[in-house]
Amino acid sequence: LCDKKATVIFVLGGPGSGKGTQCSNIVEHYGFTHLSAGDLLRAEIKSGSENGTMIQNMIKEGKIVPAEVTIKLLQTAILESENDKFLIDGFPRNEENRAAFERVTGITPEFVLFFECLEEEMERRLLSRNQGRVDDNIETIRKRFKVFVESSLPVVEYYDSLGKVKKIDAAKSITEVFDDVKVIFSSFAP
Ligand code: UP5
Ligand code: MG
Repeated sequence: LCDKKATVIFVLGGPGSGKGTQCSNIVEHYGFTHLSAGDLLRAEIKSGSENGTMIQNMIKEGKIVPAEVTIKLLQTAILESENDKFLIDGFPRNEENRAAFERVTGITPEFVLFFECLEEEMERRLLSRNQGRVDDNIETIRKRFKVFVESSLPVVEYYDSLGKVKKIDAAKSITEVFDDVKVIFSSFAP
């Protein structure tokens, strides 16, 4: 279905671990296109799509949107891009996401960049973000943490069993984390 040859890196980590922040840094230095699954879903709500209300309700509850919806958005973004190198941020979030993405697109990731951070630090960051996200309140944050541990960490473990996970200590400062990221991306330097 997706004939395009694409290099894909999955960027995973808990809510507030710094995925979006570091993806922006990587884009600036290494010529990747950043596809945040959460951003694509939020844009879909704004566009007034027929799925908008369902997506909004799931995000508010910290639940994972059905794989077909997210995969369609990612696949369209990949096909419409001129680039062939992508950071897919915040996806796959569960086994269903992972298996369906690989089946539908035929793409397997080069590797998985995994940002590890304690919940108390992630909670602090999310509560002080102030960007008006409907899920940045303490009730939803707790639900997001629970879903992350129960559904998303198993995906990281799956890729780890294939030797594909590059783990980063994401509790350090933004600059220090990027220093560690750079070591991993040095082979993509222009
Ligand atoms: N910050 C970043 N790095 C820092 C550092 N090293 N030190 C101090 N502060 C740091 O960072 C969060 C905040 O922390 C920012 O203010 C930043 O300045 C600061 P950010 O880079 O935004 O972290 P990120 O990991 O991207 O956090 P985000 O909240 O985006 O992660 P989530 O995984 O929770 O959110 P996402 O947008 O991916 O998903 C939201 C929801 O969409 C999900 O809960 C789910 O309901 C739905 N969704 C799906 O259903 N399916 C999908 O495939 C994707 C999403
Ligand atoms: Mg993000």
